Amino acid sequence: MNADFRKSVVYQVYPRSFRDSNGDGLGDIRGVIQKLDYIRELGADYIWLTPFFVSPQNDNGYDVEDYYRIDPGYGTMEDVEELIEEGKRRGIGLMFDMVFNHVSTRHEWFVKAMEGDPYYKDFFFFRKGKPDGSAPTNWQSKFGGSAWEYVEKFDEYYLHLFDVTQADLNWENENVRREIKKIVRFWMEKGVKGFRFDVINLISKAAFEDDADGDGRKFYTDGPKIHQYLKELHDATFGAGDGIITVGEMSSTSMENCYRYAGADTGELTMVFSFHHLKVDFMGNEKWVLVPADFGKLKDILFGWQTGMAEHNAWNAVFWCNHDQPRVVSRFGSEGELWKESAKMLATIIHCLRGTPYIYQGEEIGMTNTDFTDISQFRDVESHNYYRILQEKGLSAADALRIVQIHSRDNGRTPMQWDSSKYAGFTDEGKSEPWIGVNANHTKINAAAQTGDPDSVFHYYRKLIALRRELDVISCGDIEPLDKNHPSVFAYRRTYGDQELIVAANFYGRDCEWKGAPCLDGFSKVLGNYAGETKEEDGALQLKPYEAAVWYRETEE
Ligand code: TEU
Repeated sequence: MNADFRKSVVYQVYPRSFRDSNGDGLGDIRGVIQKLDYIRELGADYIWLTPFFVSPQNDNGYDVEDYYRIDPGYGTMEDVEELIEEGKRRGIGLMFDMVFNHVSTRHEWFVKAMEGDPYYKDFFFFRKGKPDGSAPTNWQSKFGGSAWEYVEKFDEYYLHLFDVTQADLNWENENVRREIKKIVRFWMEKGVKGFRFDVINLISKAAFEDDADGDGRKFYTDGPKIHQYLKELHDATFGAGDGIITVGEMSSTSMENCYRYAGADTGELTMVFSFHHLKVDFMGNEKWVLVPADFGKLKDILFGWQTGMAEHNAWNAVFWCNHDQPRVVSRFGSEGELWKESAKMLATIIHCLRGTPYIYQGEEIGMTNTDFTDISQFRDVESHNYYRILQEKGLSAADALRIVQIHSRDNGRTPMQWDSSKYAGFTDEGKSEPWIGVNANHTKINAAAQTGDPDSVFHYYRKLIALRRELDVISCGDIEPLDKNHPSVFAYRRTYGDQELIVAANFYGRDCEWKGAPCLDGFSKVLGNYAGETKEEDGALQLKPYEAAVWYRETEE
């Protein structure tokens, strides 16, 4: 493991879909242990493992029933301890996913609250409805519908920003904060090296008022006490730990808040995930529409965050994919003939940025969106909700399905494609069916085919990781966007002392000319997705479809 988070790369494992060791159709912790050598070969320093705690799995484990026990579907505490140990032996640190904005309604705290115990009722937000009996506010759940659920026996509603079975925790209550610190310490003592905090910027609710022009997010996003709560958690837990890295998932956040969440000296978190760059194919905040990705906006947002965070000495997590996002190669690249080139191009853009790169399982082999053709093949609660909501709004079933196919979180959740066998090596053949369908393209896109092929997407990711470790300019350098308004080129310069790096990518599948390219005299190409030199003509660079390249030089002082 690299002690410096700037030089580190994190690999995200969604255990449910990674590797099923016991043939029940569900991925598990022992499956992750079996694949540690693969992750080491790739070169990642940390594994972020999404939740595997006891849970009814209504939101695949983000509805935690007990933070101290392992869901039997995923394995046992011994398995988790072995995973931490085996990771350590290979120089890989484990980062666990802490869901503290809400708990499952099956969590003991909520069960007691529902029994009427006032101590536990105050762990949540129970509120009276409006005089007409309707919900306390007009806030919408992130998964569709009202964010309030009526409880008849109290004649009150409780708040759930996500699924109705995910009740929001009241962080105003000191007892809640004490319980949370206890959980973090428990996992630190087990040897965990990092934490990812789920939607952590939603924990401080400002006021329970109607939102006249929105879904309510302005009342609970980056709320009034958020920095205070994070500092408190930092000081009482991981801040005192030995080199623990933390990343906060920041929903609809602002950069000004992230300067503090992830500032070098602010005593909150190591880094942040922000999502604005992944809304360039939405209509505003509306995800369930079909609109082409806006490349200009993508660059504006990514570069804005790069330079803004750098100016404030704050740190970004940089990424395209996670378990909530469609596959990037399908989204911004190509599933066609230039699939491989486009996957490598997208990897280049992210991995040479200033920030810690995250790779989501399967991204390193260019996995694509699902090939599902019927709503019954989808598993995600959000996809099913919106399939219904879209039809209620008047869309045909076929149009609603088309939108779900493009945006569903299940695009990132189909089984990891290890090999070309029937279930892609996710689960052993002849045992149970995988919990979610395997993409038919696993016969072509799979890890076995790529680990032995030096020209594969997998090996390209390996090289990018190695390059970050080798060149301080990637991990520590400043960043300057180049020719920001070019319609198809994504390019930037990194500088650090006497080191200089130029990164250029053609974002589209057709030839393009880059007239504003910098002079590359004295540079050498250190990586690219096409063999040989990039063509230069009359001072312009001629980039092939999806071509990406990285040039480096050291200036003599
Ligand atoms: O996600 C937070 C979140 O708001 C989104 O990424 C969400 O999935 C998207 O906006 C829906 O369109 C986190 C977890 O990553 C996600 O898997 C959980 O479902 C969610 O929190 C609730 O815990």
